[in-house]
Amino acid sequence: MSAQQIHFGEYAPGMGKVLNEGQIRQYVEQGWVSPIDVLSSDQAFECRVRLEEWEQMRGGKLPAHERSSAHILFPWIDDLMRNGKILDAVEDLIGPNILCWNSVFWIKEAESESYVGWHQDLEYWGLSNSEVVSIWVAISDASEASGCMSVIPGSHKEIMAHDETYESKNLLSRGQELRIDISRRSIVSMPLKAGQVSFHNVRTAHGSGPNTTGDRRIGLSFHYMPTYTEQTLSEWDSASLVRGVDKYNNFEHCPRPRKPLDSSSVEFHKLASDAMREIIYKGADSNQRTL
Ligand SMILES: O=C(O)CCC(=O)C(=O)O
Repeated sequence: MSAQQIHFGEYAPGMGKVLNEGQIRQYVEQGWVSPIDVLSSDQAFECRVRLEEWEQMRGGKLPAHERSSAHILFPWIDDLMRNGKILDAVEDLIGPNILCWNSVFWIKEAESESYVGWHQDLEYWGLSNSEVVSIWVAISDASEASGCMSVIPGSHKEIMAHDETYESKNLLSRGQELRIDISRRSIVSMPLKAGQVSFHNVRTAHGSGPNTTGDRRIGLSFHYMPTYTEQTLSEWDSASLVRGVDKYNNFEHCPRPRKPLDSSSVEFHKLASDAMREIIYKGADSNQRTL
């Protein structure tokens, strides 16, 4: 296991636009900040209604490939990805030129045993630096009982080995689990009210337990990175330019959807999500796909 210090590339954080100095220091030293108020509960509920209408269109459940990169398909998700307060906070952490690599819906049904194994995000994404910021927007309340995320503070300074279990209740693409004794680590849970957002560094170890409540636990994650990031596992990849300028052009910029599921968006989404699956499943033992 080798140690790696998080570094901030071209950007040196100080007092932020949204995050105060203490929150930025916590992110740098501990690898997470939560909760940040972003949407009102009414706005979060509106997102839930739109998601559930879309699920109804698909017979009650989204197909796996649509849970990922849906900002390419729906203007409301593209708008949420570009929410000014979220981007101000991301800018506080990685500077003003920002791409969003991906978005993922994380849905645990009421009383479900689904969980997310302990993992570090960057392991399978091929992104060239550890400045990537993952944010998780609570579309419904995420409490300890409904399986909110927990993190291991400071773990972003380590690169940890993962086992690939392909355990069916583990929502991760390969059923990843960190090869560490969790009981020996200190853990912090990040409960969120609907509309609140958590931020964690792409190397911060995190996971979540089952949903023991009578309501669905619905979250939507976005993964933001500085424009100088490169994709190391594939010749071609895409990302959305959400703030500033991109003088590197390492990723093809995703077009913004003009209306839900319009044909050119669906076409680009297929290109983008096929490429992402190639990256995420590179070298995988099994073809069991959750995305
Ligand atoms: O939804 C969860 O519990 C985990 C989500 C996650 O792993 C992530 O957003 O990186």
